[in-house]
Amino acid sequence: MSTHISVPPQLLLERILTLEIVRVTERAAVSAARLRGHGNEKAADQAAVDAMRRELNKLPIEGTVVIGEGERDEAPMLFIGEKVGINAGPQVDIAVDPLEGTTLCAKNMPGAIATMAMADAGTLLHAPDVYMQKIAVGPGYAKGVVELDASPADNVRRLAKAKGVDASAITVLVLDRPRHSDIINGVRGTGAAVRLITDGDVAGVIHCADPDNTGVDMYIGTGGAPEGVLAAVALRCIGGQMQCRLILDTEEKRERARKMGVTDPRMIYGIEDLAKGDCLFAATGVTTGSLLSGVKFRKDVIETETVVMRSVTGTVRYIKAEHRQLDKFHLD
Ligand code: VTB
Repeated sequence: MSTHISVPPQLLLERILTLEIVRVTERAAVSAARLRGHGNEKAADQAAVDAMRRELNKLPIEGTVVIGEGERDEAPMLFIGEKVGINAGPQVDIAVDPLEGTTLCAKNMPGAIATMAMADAGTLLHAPDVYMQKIAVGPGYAKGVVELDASPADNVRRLAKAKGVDASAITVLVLDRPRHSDIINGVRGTGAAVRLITDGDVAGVIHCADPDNTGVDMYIGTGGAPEGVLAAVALRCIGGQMQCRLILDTEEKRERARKMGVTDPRMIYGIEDLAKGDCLFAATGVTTGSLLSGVKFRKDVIETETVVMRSVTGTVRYIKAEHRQLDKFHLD
């Protein structure tokens, strides 16, 4: 009798791919980090895109990019619909943000990351690169504890009640944009605190999953739709709730979304609508932030730190890597 434990082939492959996607975000982060502080957002983004594409094309997958970047910023994107991988292996959806926080990288400010997600084909929301309204909280609350269409003040009070604390003990993370002034005033009006970030709402949403360590209970605001889907994959892995709505305020945007299968332009998406199936998420720090250390260039070694998560098991790994001889192997 065989003593082998049988693992379904798909699960086995996913286990292998967990490490493979770490390579992808590591290379993108190293390439972007070489351009930290050069004041050139496009060049840093291009470097991350090129490295990510090169690494994605080594993976044993039949991948399709369903969430790309750049349509909105005209950045050098890995475009939606692009095929990646060696064209053999499982069919997967790929979501990428090769350099999340291009401005943070260009200015050498904290919190730039290289990030991607992978999921069974057809299970990630296929969304155009438009804006998205988002609200997110961490795990441990009843479903619907906060809601996208409730006022920011109501959401703070509801969350405080569920947590068993006063509203003044709640901190809400918000992107620092003029469009968020009502949210900021509404939150502050309850006595709760606002933490402002200049960019990087993928990491922002992830902060909600661990309030004890990050000090962040909730994320509210409007950011990129691609970043929303990536954040949803991460929350699927670590736990938490998220509600989102695409901002399709012109006929042209509604048409673009329709072509991607969005039939109801006002639909509120829950986390399971954004990422339905098994999924993997990885992010490598480009500049040091509160989630991850940035790339460190030492004399003969390049150091990276990556977080990689898998929804099927909920495992979260932090991988610190030392890279040697990158030039010899043309690895970045
Ligand atoms: C967010 C944030 C990004 O864009 O999605 C934000 O996560 C929202 O858009 O890092 P605007 O900057 O246009 O307001 C970024 O800041 C940059 O893509």
